Amino acid sequence: MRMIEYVLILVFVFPGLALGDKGSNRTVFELNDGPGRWFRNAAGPVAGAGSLGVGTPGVEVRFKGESNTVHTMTSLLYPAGAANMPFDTDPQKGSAEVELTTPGLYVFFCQIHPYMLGAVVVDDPTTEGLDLGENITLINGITVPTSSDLATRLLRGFFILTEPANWQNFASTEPWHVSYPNVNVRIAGGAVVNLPQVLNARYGNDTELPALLTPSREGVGEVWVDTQFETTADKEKPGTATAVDATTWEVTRKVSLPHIEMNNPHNMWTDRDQNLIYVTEWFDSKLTLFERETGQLIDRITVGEAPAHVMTRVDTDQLHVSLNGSDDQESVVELAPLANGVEREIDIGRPGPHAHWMGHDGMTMVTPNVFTGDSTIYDFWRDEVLEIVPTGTLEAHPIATGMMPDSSKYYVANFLDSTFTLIETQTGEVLKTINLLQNYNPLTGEITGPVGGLPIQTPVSPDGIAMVTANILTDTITIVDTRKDELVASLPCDAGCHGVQFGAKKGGGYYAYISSQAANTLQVVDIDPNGDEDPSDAKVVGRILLTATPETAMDDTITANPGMGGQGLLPIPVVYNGWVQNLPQPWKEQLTPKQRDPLH
Ligand SMILES: [Cu+2]
Repeated sequence: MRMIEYVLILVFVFPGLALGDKGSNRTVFELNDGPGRWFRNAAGPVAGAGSLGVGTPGVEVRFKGESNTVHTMTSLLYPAGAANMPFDTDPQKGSAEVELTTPGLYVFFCQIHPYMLGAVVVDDPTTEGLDLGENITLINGITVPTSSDLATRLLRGFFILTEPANWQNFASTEPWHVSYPNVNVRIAGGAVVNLPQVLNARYGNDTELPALLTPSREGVGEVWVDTQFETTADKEKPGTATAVDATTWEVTRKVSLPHIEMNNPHNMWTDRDQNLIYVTEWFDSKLTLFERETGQLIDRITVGEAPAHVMTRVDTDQLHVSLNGSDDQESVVELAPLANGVEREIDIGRPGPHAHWMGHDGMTMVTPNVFTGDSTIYDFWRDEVLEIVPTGTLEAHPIATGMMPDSSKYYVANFLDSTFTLIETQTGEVLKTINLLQNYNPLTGEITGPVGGLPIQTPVSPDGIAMVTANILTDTITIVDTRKDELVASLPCDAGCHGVQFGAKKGGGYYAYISSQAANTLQVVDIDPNGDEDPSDAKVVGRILLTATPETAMDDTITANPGMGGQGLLPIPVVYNGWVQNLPQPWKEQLTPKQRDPLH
């Protein structure tokens, strides 16, 4: 194609991109509380993609803060060897700018909220097709050709996670359709291909969604899910907390709290009596609590920027909240029992922890420190940091932790490295690194065994036999056998696989409950169907729709993304070792003797 035709097509497809006019060779991303287009292109969608920008070499990319909390503006991937890369900022509410001169594909993200994604294609107008470049480099150092399976898998993930229209709606009987910008792109080796054709050939499209499924065995109690992207009529900010009855599998309640503009409810825990729901507002600075049985607001407490996870300490019932957006080392907030006020900020030696875990006796806390690629072991008995343990590269992006029920060892899920670091809790010694991509060929996409990628939540079962992890790159649920510390299975997960938490199965054993942020389901995994304490036969036994029914108690009207955005989960009663022993008698009576004391 001749140059002039190409320019005409480019201007036609991307109005507003006037080539040669330096002043408009600019992409402005408005960083906002979402959902979906968290890096919203201020000029509007490009070929249908709201978080995509296209420019020519020299394009100025500007990030504008329009969120209630802080974010980083960080290069996730970029053309290998590109000028001005890598790029990063401190956590901030303000603006930042970067000039991109090397042609190719750039994806920016927030290190705090890593699914906030914005992409820019810097196109050399003298070549045919939009230039994705020869090779892309991930910020943790992995470099692959743009034609590789890993590159196109990441690109597909970008278009699914950032466009609500691409999310899986299990309330619909329509096949699942993913829309991609209908453009030709120039990839490794100078090949020019049609983007949707390549992605459809590799990953399919218009696929039949798996059927909803009610577990044949009941669970105990109820399961709360932060349906973080569900929007309601009387507030601007997204997010509800959804309760599912684990005996009937009906959605019984949705809590939106419109009068306080509850903003992106992310993760939950409860008090000893299981009466309160504590919920972190991850795109804000609040810990909110409401009454579990009525959904009535009790309090909303300012704790600090981007509070991510909350757990209680079993011996005191105090709360600990991780401040994912903190820029100093006092990054865990301790609150009095029943969230009766902030008591102190704990110095863990690092900023920015995400999903911490508390030991079974209240003496230990472990944190994954997102910004620094390490994990803090905090000793409450001595009230000091015991150890800070590196978990891979500086950009490993440790995001979540899971601990054995006797606190002996714990696992850190490294989001960008797609690994687990296994650490002895008492000494901080690294015992092993488990590679989730060991059975995956990033060039061809060939999969030869259990696989995960971009792991998020990763708890260990209350009986200690299995660690179950949600992987958002591969949309798989991985199972690690904690006796061998090996990956023994991976199960299909719905789109945007994100959260895991364990609840009791009626009559003994445990269900792993799984949430997915780009779907409106709660998956139920039986980690040990035949009761032989070997989790390699773990199985998906339930898929529950998280949309409201006429019987669902609600404090607002759902307007969009019904049941979507699944992130933190909280099965009631809390049956982890240390917590289960403190349950009120009526809850204990619903558990088996082994569930009441899982290590004996
Ligand atoms: Cu963020």
